[in-house]
Amino acid sequence: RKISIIGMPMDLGQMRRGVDMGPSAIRYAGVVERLQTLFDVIDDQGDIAIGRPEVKIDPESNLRNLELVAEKSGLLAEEVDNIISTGAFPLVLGGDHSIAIGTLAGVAKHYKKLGVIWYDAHGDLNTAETSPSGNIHGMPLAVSIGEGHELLTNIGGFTPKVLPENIVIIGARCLDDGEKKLIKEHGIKVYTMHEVDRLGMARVMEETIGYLKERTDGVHLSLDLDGLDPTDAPGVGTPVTGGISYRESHLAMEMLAESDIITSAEFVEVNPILDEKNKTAIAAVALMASLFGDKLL
Ligand code: DIR
Ligand code: MN
Ligand code: MN
Ligand code: MN
Repeated sequence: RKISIIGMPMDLGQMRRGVDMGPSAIRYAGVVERLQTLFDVIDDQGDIAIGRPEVKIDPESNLRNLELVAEKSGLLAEEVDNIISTGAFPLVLGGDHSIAIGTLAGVAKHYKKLGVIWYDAHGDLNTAETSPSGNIHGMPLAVSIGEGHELLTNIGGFTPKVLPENIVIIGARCLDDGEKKLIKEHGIKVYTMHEVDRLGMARVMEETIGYLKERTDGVHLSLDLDGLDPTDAPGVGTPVTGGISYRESHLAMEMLAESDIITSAEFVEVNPILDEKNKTAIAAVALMASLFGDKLL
């Protein structure tokens, strides 16, 4: 078993600086050391070069850093594509959630029926028309189903990357009106916090795994640390109270490990500037260990 780690230190998809340091924070929390025991080969490929570009709002679409996000996403897509071609599991460290546009563009080349688990307080289903902020980190899931600016949807040269019916959102508790509309229109499966509370995480994951297993040939896990409750993951740009607990998240990752359905993953929105002693990056690493099969006994 081989894993390749790639950092995407990009903060251009939203307004709070510091999330570009997410990959460093996660490495500082010991990701390589922790995962080393779980894989035969681990290869940290370092970071995609983002540089220090100037923030620019596209006057026509009102999207913040549209061209830059598109350009850098293309670079990530190529890297992820290459990693999968070498037979390794691609693990991407964010960066704000706009990086998922590139990750999914790379991953989707390899699966005809790609599934996606979107673990997040938000739906990330906005388009330029529905976005309250112009921030692209609120749009990557919409982009991946082919909704949004074509500079973003066409990365990798094809669209959509994933079908709406192959998506499961877990942990949602903050959805904009346009996102709710898109969810209903496309029948996207969502376990909001109501379902997590009501059914319990074990049942949510059983259903999610059962659902995706029979209809997909690969599943990407896109885990936004703000899916967790801010008490467990305070280092995020848009915390929303009432989230998934640290324990529930471990259970979710452990069940995914047992199911063996996950074929790529990314952990995003870790912002060490807003964190408490790197708690959020440490949580991310612990969850990765569970996702990759770490067990106490
Ligand atoms: C909000 C916030 N829905 C937006 N989205 C966030 O700006 O589109 N996504 N924070 O992770
Ligand atoms: Mn997100
Ligand atoms: Mn979020
Ligand atoms: Mn549509």
